[in-house]
Amino acid sequence: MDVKNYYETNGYVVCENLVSTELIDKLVNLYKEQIVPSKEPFFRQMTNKFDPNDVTEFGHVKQDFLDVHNYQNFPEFSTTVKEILCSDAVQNILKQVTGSKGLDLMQSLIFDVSRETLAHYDGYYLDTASPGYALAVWIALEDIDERSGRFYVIPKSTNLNIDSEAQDWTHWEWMSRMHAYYEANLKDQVFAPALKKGDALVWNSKLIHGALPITDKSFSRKSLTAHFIPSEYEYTTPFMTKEYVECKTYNGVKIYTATVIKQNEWSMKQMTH
Ligand SMILES: O=C(O)CCC(=O)C(=O)O
Ligand SMILES: [Fe+2]
Repeated sequence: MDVKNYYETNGYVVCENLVSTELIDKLVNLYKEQIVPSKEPFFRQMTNKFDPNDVTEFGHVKQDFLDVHNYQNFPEFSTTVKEILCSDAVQNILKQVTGSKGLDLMQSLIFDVSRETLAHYDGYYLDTASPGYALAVWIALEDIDERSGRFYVIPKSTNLNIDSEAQDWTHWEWMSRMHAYYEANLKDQVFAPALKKGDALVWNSKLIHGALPITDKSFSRKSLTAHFIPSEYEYTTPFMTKEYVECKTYNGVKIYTATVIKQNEWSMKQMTH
């Protein structure tokens, strides 16, 4: 089966050795030298707020880092993020699975440790206006140990249609319902591959995924994740008031960010009425 067929059938595809270890080492070194020790507040996806790093006793940052491709005060670091996400290797696999001519970079995220992300699908937050054509990539920045709380997907979970009434639910209600459904019906279908440094997993905006619980807090789980919209589509944020603005292109890739403006105004649509 070719990658496009595999992706369409299963909702994801694993790509071993997608990014060179040299490029990853460059990013991780800049992360350790410039970002971890910084006293600057960074924007966090989890809380929708700027907060300084909260470092564990093992030297890992607990919070996520949102839109690392657009850190104005750390140009070398952000350029390296773009070097990876806009590389021909990453762009080509995204083009292959979607059949699109170009993929716009909408959002990027670095995790130092597992956030034990609950089961969800990304299309709730960001998708193509005609849903189901957005996609994301999860890149391992180190060999991911089982004890660190691996990223998982539920293969073939793109058409479950379990939240058709989500319009009537608050974000919190949606999350708890997704979690309950996962616990009752999906948990035994978890696929949490042992990704090595430079390996990647590409998944569709409708695919259910999350992260397993951490069983040993001394393990980091460094990853770079990014979300893309095929250039021929408009984007939509079905349940959020969130506006993406265009930045400079990089290696021919259109780039957006939502963290520069209105960063204090993002809210779940349900909470505004
Ligand atoms: O890395 C994780 O644990 C979750 C990331 C995720 O859900 C995402 O980037 O969409
Ligand atoms: Fe996600």
